[in-house]
Amino acid sequence: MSLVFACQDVPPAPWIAALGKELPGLEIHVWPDHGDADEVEFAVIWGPYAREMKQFPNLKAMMSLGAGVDHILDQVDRPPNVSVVRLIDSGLKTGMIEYVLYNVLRYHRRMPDYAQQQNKALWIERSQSVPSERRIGILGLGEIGLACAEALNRLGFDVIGWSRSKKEILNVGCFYGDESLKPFLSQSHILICLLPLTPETQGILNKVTLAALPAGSYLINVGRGEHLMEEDLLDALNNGHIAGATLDVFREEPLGKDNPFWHHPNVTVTPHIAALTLPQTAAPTIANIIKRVRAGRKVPGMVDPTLGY
Ligand code: NDP
Ligand code: OXD
Repeated sequence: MSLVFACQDVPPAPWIAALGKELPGLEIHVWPDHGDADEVEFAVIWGPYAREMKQFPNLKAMMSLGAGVDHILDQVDRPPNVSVVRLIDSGLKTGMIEYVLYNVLRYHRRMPDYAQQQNKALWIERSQSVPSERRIGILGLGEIGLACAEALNRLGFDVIGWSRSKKEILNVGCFYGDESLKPFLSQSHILICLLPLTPETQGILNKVTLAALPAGSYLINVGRGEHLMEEDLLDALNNGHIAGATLDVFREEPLGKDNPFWHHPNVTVTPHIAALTLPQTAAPTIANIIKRVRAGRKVPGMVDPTLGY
């Protein structure tokens, strides 16, 4: 049995060490090396490599190095009938919680306003609200959306969330389905996108949905760049309907030097780092997936390609 590690811009050495510790005896090849093609049973993928995996006749699973699997599913000529698995990982969740809490608190406590005041040496005290008066809307109540909702709840925020299927979650106002999107948005003072990228969610942050948010609201996009219609957000920022946006993911990554988001006074740009996948936590997760696939057991994070996540 062997594993191919095909991950763009990811230094492989720490992964080989961490996976080797979890699964001694596992042969690991770093793409484009793959050793004996008949021996390859598993692939860890980040980037446009799924179609290359067709050459492995005994491949059992393509595991994403991240929570998103859009980079695997968008390769329509990937090997058919090979399972696709997304990463459900404690390290990823912790990173996302940190990023989301940090940025919600920044907006809640009006830190971007104070930063702009400091640039002009202005000493002005602004109004402050309590967290329970601030409603946070989370698009996507999956592994990460739910973890963020719980963390925000613990800080006392009023949290609502939107998902595809119906949910009941303690202290979280749950909305589901297309019909409820507008009522959900109309109450979200800070909107966080934690959806997977699928044909249904592509472009979901657009002129119409942004206009449905309350005036003066904020957006945090940590899903995927293709969720956002960039021009529509710029219009909403420039006409003041959206007070600020924190964007970690973009249609074009790395973000082009001439993209207006870089220099917009009300936009914070980060280079897709909301949560990095760390070998310390993710190697045991990947090892667990491999053991379960080999034992024919239920695998956490198994993707339904018809749903796209
Ligand atoms: P999950 O698959 O666990 O959750 C997805 C959630 O989105 C579910 O609640 C699901 O609804 C909901 N959803 C999917 N499609 C729709 C739809 N059409 N309408 C309404 N709701 C929908 O994913 P994770 O929480 O693990 O990850 C979410 C995404 O976060 C990833 O796909 C990735 O794009 C992004 N991400 C970004 C990172 C970064 O560094 N920027 C790091 C990690 C993740 P239901 O519960 O009903 O199925
Ligand atoms: C992920 C990501 O999907 O880092 O995990 O974007």
